[in-house]
Amino acid sequence: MTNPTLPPATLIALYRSMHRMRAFELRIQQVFRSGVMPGFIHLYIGEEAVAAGVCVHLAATDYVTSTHRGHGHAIAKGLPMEEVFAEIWGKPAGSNGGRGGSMHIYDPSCGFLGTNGIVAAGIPIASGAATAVQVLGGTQVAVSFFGDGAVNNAAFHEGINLAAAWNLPAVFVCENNLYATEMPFEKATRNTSVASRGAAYGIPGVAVDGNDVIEVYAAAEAAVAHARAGQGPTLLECKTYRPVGHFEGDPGIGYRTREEIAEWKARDPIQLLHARMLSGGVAEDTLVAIARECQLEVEHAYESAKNSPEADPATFAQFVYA
Ligand SMILES: Cc1ncc(C[n+]2csc(CCOP(=O)(O)OP(=O)(O)O)c2C)c(N)n1
Ligand SMILES: [Mg+2]
Repeated sequence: MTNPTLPPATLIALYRSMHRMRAFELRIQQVFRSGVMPGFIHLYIGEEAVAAGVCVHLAATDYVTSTHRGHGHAIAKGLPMEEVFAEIWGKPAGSNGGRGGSMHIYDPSCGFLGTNGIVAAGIPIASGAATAVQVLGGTQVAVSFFGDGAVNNAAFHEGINLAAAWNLPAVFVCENNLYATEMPFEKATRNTSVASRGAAYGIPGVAVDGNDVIEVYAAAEAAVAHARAGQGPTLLECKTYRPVGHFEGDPGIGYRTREEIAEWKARDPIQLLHARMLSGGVAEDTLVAIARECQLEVEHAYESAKNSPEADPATFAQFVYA
């Protein structure tokens, strides 16, 4: 059954958003494996419902801080796909002239305050952006995405405590995929409920199935509205899973079982929404067409990044302070 509270156009927007991220990551994975792309990448495959369900509520003027696993956040926040592709490829056509790569994708014109290689570092950045909004009397919100690996880091406490104490317009979104690299979350903490930590800061803490985009959508809608209304931050825990390796090249096995991975793959967020939309009466052709359009968009981004020039070695020292 199609969730009666979500109109078909919204379901289609969410479906398209997840497909854009998935098609992008699969293409990046392929290009990276071919050896032509420099750097180091962490793929967002399997976690797309989180970025889709949250970012659909945000305008370009709202802020997002991201993680090392941030290609999906950048795309869902509205960065041009070809600029993200080129950035990861180290090409001057990238959002940061190719100087940043996968973990330094940044575009303030889209309110995107960066993917980030430092675990938990995006949390206080979001609190800082939310402080600016409050001081300037704006109506924007700042959203921080971070993993379960971030929640035992000091920056989590400092950033969320400050946002709560100052009643800042922020939403803290934990993508709890059960592992930080090879470390199971249950071994990293005695309290495995991230949402319950909201109480420690006097703010709402909400846990949702992070593979169910409709659940994420509803919880994020409430959290964003709460922040915009001047009622302060929310801690939103999205329970999800990383069916691929931690980074591209990690076989992703040894610290978890094949059965566990298979169980989560059977709950793939795109397939879940696909099945729901079909049973809600959406024609399969419509869904197939959306997937094809996303694939074409990614191919265009790939071609544009591939055909764009390499950096001129003479510019090597540009943007270097000393
Ligand atoms: C402050 C800091 N400590 C350690 C690392 C090394 N590191 C990179 S990713 C990662 C795991 C992050 O796990 P999580 O936050 O759960 O995100 P996930 O990879 O599961 O999406 C670690 C420990 C780092 N980048 N920054
Ligand atoms: Mg994790």
